Amino acid sequence: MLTFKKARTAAENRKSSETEIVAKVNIDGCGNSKIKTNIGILDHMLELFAFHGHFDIDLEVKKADTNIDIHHVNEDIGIVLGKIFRKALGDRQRIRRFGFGAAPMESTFTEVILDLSGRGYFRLNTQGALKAGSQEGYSLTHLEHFLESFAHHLGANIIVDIKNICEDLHTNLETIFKALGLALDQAAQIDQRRQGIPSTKGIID
Ligand SMILES: [Mn+2]
Repeated sequence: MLTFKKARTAAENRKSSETEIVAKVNIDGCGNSKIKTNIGILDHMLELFAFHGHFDIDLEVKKADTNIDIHHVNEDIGIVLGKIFRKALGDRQRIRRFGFGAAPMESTFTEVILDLSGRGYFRLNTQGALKAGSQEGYSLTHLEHFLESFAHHLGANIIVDIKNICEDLHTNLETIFKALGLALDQAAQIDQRRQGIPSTKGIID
């Protein structure tokens, strides 16, 4: 019987002249989270992401230059989350590496396909539909910045396809964050059949 009893965890305390964010993650968690970004809608989305990905996440924004707007803090949360997941994955031995997740809400649904390849790439496809406007100070443009930072710092290729996008940003975002949690959970899981690094190159960096 193979044992991976040591939980895959990591923490980060990132300080810049613009923001200060502390966070920790347990990839092999139960979906518990304590999120305090001071952006209500993002707190809610990250809780959904953690819950459906079975990740335990503790994240607190201690300082942010929101007197300007949420641009910096939104991106920096993506950076910090990407970093802690990257650290917790370590050398990525025996992970499934690829993940797919899909989640609907009413007639809107999102498919997320990702590869924990070490290379950061992000794309959001909206099938040519206009990106829904801002809501609660957040928008799909913020979401793109957030996921771009996350993908680059995690070292993952993430493609998000939102189908039948609706006018309600909250609904659109829910399908994205749930699908992302499902996809990342799958990709990060240990495959008992795999020996070593899941790449023919023998390394993921
Ligand atoms: Mn909701």
